Amino acid sequence: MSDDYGAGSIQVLEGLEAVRKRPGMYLGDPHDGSALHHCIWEVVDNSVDEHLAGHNDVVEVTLHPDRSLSVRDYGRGIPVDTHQEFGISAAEVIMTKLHAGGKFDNSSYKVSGGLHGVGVSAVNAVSEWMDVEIHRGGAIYKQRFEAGVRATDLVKTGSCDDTGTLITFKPDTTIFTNILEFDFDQIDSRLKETSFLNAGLKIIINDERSDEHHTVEHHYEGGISEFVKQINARRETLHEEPILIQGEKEIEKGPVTVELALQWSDAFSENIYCYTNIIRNKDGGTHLSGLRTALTSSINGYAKKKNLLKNDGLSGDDVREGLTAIVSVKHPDPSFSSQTKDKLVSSEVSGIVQTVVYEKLNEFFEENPGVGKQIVDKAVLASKAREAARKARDLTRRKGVLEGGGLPGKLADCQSRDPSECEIYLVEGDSAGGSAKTGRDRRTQAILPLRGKILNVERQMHNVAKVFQNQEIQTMIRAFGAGVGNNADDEGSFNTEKLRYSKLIIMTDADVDGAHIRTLMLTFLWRFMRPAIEGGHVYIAQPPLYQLSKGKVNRYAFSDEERDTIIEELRGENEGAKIGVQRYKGLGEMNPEQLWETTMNPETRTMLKVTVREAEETNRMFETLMGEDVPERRAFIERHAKEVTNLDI
Ligand code: 0RA
Repeated sequence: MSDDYGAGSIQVLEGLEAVRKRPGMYLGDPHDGSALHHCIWEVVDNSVDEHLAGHNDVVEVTLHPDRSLSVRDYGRGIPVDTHQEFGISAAEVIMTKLHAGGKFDNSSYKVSGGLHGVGVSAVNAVSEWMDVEIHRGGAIYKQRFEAGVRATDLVKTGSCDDTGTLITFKPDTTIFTNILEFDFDQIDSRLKETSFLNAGLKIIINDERSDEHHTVEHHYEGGISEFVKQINARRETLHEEPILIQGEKEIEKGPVTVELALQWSDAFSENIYCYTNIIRNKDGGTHLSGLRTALTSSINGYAKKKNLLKNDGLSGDDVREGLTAIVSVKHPDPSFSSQTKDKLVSSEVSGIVQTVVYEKLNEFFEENPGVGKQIVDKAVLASKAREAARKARDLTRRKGVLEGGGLPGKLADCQSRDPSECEIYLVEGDSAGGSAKTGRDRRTQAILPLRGKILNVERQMHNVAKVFQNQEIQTMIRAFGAGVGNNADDEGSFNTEKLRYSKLIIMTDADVDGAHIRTLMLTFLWRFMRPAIEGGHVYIAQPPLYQLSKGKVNRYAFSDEERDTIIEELRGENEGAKIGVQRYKGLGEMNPEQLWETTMNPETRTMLKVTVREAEETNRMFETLMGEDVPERRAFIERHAKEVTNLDI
């Protein structure tokens, strides 16, 4: 590191040190892959800004075998002239100063600095090294940084006849843990989204980590309308072309533009994606509430006018069932509820979206009365199904009360009443349930044995009452004690705060049936108790696959590799003895002590926590895996068959 740092540079170092000390505050969790991938989005955002400014049409992302990643664009190239205030190159300021983008009063760079995340300097701070190569003014410049600190000067290395920026970084393994590999699918789906939102921008992803290089290209001239079509590609839609809505309103700070694409399908889920300045707001906000208000009033108005309503009006949930929509707002100075920009709070946006959508939707219904009727009919059906479901659910609840207190007889409850320390094992089969009851810590662990396969709820979404009549499902609902249903506005809906256990642990056999039962349970939880999954309450127990014994020593292996390693170790200890290998097929083959020791003891067990990265992707996966479309499922299985490593029938 050179020693010519002035006062400004010391500030820089302190800024980057803060990012290294608390990466979570700037980039998300460094242990579960979210910060790791956030680094990519930060770098790519700069290239996208060059596109928005009208100077770049291609972004190329490459995953290298050494775990580094590069982002190349063909924009103007980062400026290289000396920065007035800091006395170093503008490029170095951008690479090392937190939020440097905003410091450039040069209005051309306002988009990124003002509206995007923490900037490329935060990524630099958490990188073992970062190389930047700039093509600008006919020359090539290069500079290297280590842990965010300059390792070389910015030097001119040659000439070129193009412009652009190439940034390569290697995430620092002293900061990131657990997940160190970039996830191609996650990068692909995120950058695909980016290219949909930036009609005309081509994004290329190269995965060069294995000998077989893999490249995909995203380039959509159709923008958000094409995005909606693609999301609904495998669904039966009520109208062929998405409804496209655009509007603009001038506020003091400048123009606010809104752009929406809407399409209804026969799906039961609602999928609305919200964006502000190309950034996803996963918790919605004022644009979403504006859209919702307009949808409810416009569709109810149309239904009344056409005499399509028999009873009460349609609820918001009714009119949004089966809707896929993109709301994209561009705002000169938006406010968010948090640093992560998950929710837009700029209050004026709600009225703008509401007015534009209401007007355009009414117009659309006038011009397309057939589609209007279909949408209303679908909402009326949804409303009836919801009413039937509510009745069935209340009946279940009353029945529980009649049977005394409501806890099901099959439940072996734990002693503690403090949900934060309580967990419930959902166990496949009565015999494994028996072992689990004997082996457990009865103070904090409850056992609920479930008989056979629970109902595939995905195929009953049109007849939800049937779901509530199912014995095993009733038993779970009563044991959890937190209600059922994903509609937060509805009393009796699932509420994590009432959950009697903080961990719901699915424990099934390590075979194909076990996997099926686990999928059925996850389908039920996702469709009817989604906050339990989103709140991180759902886990999957990991029973061992093998017991390895030598004399009095028993060891357990959870994978084939581990089995081989343990066999080697046991061999090494005593050359002579030939080693016993037992393959566990079912939980029932383990006695209570073994089950406790290997799978249930909180001190030693491993469990998988069920998390959801992308609700829409998850919706589609359950539709594919568990729904009615057999050819589609077959195609999915064929696509993924080669990923299956341990199929034991
Ligand atoms: C500051 C000012 C200008 C462009 C950039 C930064 C810039 C940053 C990155 C990061 C990755 N790719 C990038 N491309 C451009 C404007 C330069 C001008 O006015 O010529």
